[in-house]
Amino acid sequence: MGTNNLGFWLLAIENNKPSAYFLGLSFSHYYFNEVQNQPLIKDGFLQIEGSLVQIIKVPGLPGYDDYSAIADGKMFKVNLKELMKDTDQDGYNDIFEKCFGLNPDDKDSDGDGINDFVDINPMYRSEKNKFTELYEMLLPTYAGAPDFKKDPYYFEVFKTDCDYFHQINPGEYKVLFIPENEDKQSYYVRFTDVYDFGISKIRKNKEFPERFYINKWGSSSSTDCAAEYKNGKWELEMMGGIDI
Ligand SMILES: [Ca+2]
Ligand SMILES: [Ca+2]
Ligand SMILES: [Ca+2]
Repeated sequence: MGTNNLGFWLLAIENNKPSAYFLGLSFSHYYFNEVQNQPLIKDGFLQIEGSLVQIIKVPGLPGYDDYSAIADGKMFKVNLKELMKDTDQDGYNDIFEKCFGLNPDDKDSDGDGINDFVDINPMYRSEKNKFTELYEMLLPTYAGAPDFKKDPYYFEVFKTDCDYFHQINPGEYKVLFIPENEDKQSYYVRFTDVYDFGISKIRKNKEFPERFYINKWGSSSSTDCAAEYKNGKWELEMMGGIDI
């Protein structure tokens, strides 16, 4: 079993190749025991001991969520056939694709000729224009981080409805997007805290038609950026942030 920012995965080695199957069980609801007495796989089922939990937000300490158990000593069972089903054979199981808005019946969800498993932006076709360039400048960077691009299961998740932002060609890591409108979100992302950042659409100011505004927010901060396009380059100005 493995966990990353997206959720729980069953790790497997098949034909000497490591692979991972997304469980689709939210860590906002499930806690799995670190040590388990029963075998993990039995009679065609993955069986995991753990608890049903509720996350208690600690006021003023974003990221320091506490768990409160609703029901302890549970055994969760997942049908292995269902879990390992990868209809389009692109390397991501159907459960993963459904949870994150990819197409489980198409190897290449956005039709750009690059399969989902290796596409750094598998949800939308990347385009090159001055606004995608602007959004690429606003992406968080991680100095000294490992090469996330090589990890097909690591994604940075953004909550956004901005078409330009969807078209970015990210440099350092794979990206997924969550719609801002809850009705358009999958059940999984609606109930699981998987996104790290949100980025707004571009706003304009009638009095300064050359100036564009974007708001980006994280779990504990919100920053307004003003941008002007001059001589083929963006000039960015961070207009102060609020630390929550
Ligand atoms: Ca698939
Ligand atoms: Ca697919
Ligand atoms: Ca693609």
